[in-house]
Amino acid sequence: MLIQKKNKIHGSDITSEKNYLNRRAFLKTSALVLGTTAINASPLRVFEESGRLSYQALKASKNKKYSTVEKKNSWRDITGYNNFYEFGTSKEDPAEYAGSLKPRPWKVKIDGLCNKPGEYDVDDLIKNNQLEERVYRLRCVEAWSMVIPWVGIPLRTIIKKCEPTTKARYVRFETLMDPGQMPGQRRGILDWPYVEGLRMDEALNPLTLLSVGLYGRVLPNQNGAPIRLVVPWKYGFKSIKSIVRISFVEKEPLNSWQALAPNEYGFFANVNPNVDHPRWSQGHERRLGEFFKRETLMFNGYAEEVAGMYANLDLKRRF
Ligand SMILES: Nc1nc2c(c(=O)[nH]1)N[C@H]1C(S)=C(S)[C@@H](COP(=O)(O)O)O[C@H]1N2
Ligand SMILES: [Mo]
Repeated sequence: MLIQKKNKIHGSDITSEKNYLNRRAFLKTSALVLGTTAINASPLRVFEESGRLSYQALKASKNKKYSTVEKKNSWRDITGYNNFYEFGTSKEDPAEYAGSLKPRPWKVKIDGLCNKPGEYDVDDLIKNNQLEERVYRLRCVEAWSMVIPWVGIPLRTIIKKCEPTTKARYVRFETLMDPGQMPGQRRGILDWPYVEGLRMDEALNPLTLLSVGLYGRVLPNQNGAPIRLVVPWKYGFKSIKSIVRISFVEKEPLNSWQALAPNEYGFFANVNPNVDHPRWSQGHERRLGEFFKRETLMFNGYAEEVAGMYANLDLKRRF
């Protein structure tokens, strides 16, 4: 996001070579999963998609009310083009390096201003029989987007169980801090651990999801295993990955990207085509897999569900 790469060597040459190598590694993995007969019989595209079969399947009921019918991005796009700076800053790094993350066993601590704080195993916090599938648009602040079939539960379900007190006005989220598992944390850029926050009404909005899977499988590490936030009307950086702590707080949390560059990234980060990033326009976006740019929609197309929460907010000042 903030990093501007210097083109000392020709950038595209490196990328294409790296993609080629990743692809070789990927095909090898698929061969192990499917066995050789299937490999020989399948067209290339089919086993490029089949990497997902190595992940545990999840049962989830489709939530049509909150799902877009737009064309979903492929498993390969969604799990091969990521932002997860704990594993490096290029889009291919998370898929290549997130293998060092151990997503189970995994504890999530819930604390702060609530009557029922506690520490939960992720599989107790989100029981598999509650899961729903929601197909959401994801719009990164860098002006690319995807359509992703998430599996998860509304955050509000968890919040209600915790009984936040009337003093709790915000929810703060924290990613795991462990440079052994997350080698990117040995380097600078962001002040680790990654932190995000939502106002209480945003956290309680029915669209806000705690996700544990995608495409009917548990989350791959590079997508924020075992549990991550999904806030579809906000820029992607609000959707914090690999959460270990959820806190009910009185003051607006200072989120990592705002802490680094407050003139570029704010607290709200609502998708807004009328407020440009200081270094680029937010009016259009590139949907992965598409050639022509598309127009960015206010609140990423979720205005009907969320605009009311911001009636009294100056969206240019509080970006
Ligand atoms: N902990 C953590 N969470 C994170 C990030 C990160 O670097 N670290 N990147 C964010 C950004 S910028 C985006 S666009 C989304 C990307 O999610 P995806 O890789 O599953 O598409 O994750 C967000 N959550
Ligand atoms: Mo992003």
